[in-house]
Order: sequence, then structure tokens, then C-alpha cells
Amino acid sequence: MDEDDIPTTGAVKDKLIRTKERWAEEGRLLTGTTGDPDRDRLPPGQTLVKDWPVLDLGVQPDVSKAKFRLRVEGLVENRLALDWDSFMALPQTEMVRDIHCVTQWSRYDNRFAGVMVRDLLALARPRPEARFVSMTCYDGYTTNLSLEDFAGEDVMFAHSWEGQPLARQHGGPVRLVLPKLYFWKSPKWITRVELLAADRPGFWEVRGYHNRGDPWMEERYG
Ligand SMILES: Nc1nc2c(c(=O)[nH]1)N[C@H]1C(S)=C(S)[C@@H](COP(=O)(O)O)O[C@H]1N2
Ligand SMILES: [Mo]
Repeated sequence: MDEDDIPTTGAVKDKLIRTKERWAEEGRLLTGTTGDPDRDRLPPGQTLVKDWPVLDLGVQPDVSKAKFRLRVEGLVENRLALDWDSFMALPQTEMVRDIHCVTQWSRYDNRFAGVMVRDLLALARPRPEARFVSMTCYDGYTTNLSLEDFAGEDVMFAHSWEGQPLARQHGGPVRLVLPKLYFWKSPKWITRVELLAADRPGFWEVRGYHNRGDPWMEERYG
């Protein structure tokens, strides 16, 4: 990872990490029901919020546009290492989506702008053996996805929210937004995507959280 001189604020929230691990052990918040995303806008066990909460490990890196790189590596025909200008030169898309955090909050109608994962993958050209992705962030956070989920039609590298640059506490300059899964699958301050033949569970996935995290199936813990 390229992390030379990235200033950070905050200390890792060990207590929060421990609490969330305990929730996974206890199966907290589980309603034991499932929902249908076409019928039930709010997934089971979720509570609607108006403000946008901030959730992370406590370390919020200050990633300047000059330092920013988005790398796509591993099982691709064409490795990418995009700087800010090349990233912004890619096709730009807007989408309005609901987001759902496993700690129970959901927020409707978030307007994001950025580059669709599909447009980036078209440049990187995954090899046939590629089936999973592992993503790494400037704060050291990692999370994993199937290539199928990652390449979904509404998955975006977002740089803006409600017409403004994405705030640092929400993962600016660039984060992933994958609305169909719990929000821990949407890494903030993303810098590296590695395409893999075998799955590689990330930070929360090795601490009791579900490997996929579908909110309507209540895939909170795994
Ligand atoms: N780099 C990074 N990305 C991250 C996290 C993190 O700690 N570091 N936390 C995840 C979790 S658990 C959630 S719920 C969302 C929260 O995003 P928000 O703070 O913008 O609401 O970011 C996800 N992406
Ligand atoms: Mo979360």
C-alpha cells in the first residue's frame, strides 16, 4: 500500500471493535426475519436516520488529491494505478441510493457521484480466474467481496455526496458505495483493489461478521 506521509487523526477505537465483536458473538439485533428488497424498502431490524452517522476504526486519513492513487491489481489483464486526474477523467455517473449499516441505521436517498466499478473493470479487464476482490484503504481497513457483487450495476467509487466533495469523515476523496450490502462492505479512503481466485476475508469478516452481508437476509454475523 502507498501510505507515505498520509496524516491521520484519531486513535484506533479498540473498545468499539471489542463491542462489535461481542455483538457478533451474541447475535445482537437479529430479528430472525427476512425482507424482500423489491417490497420492503427498510431491511429487517433497521432504524431510519436523517443525519448521516460516521463509523470507522477511529483513524481518519487525510488523503490529498496529490497523494491519492486508486490501484487495481491481481488477476487483471491491465493493472491500473490511477491518480486523481485520470480517475476524474473516467465516465462520471450519479445515483441516488439508500444505505444500511449493520449497527442498525439506514439512511434513504443519498445522492452520490463518481465512477462506476463496471467502467473501471472494463479498463482493467479481469482474468477468467478472478472471482473475488480484496480492498485496502488508507487507514488499513480491508473488506472483501465476490467479483459478482463488486461488479453489480449500482456499485460506485464515489467522490461526491449531495453535490459536494465527499467529506473526509465519510471516506473522501474516494470511497466505495455498494448499496445492496451492509455498509461495512463500502470501504472509505479506498486505495487498492486486488482481484483474486480465492476469497480473503477482511477486517470485520474475520471478527464475526458475515462474509456477504445482505441486509434483507439479515446477514449480520457469519
Ligand atoms: N476505510 C474504512 N472504511 C470503512 C470503515 C472503516 O473503518 N474504514 N468502516 C465501515 C463501516 S463499519 C461502515 S458502517 C461505513 C460507515 O460509513 P460512514 O462513516 O460514511 O457512515 O464505512 C465502512 N467503511
Ligand atoms: Mo458499520
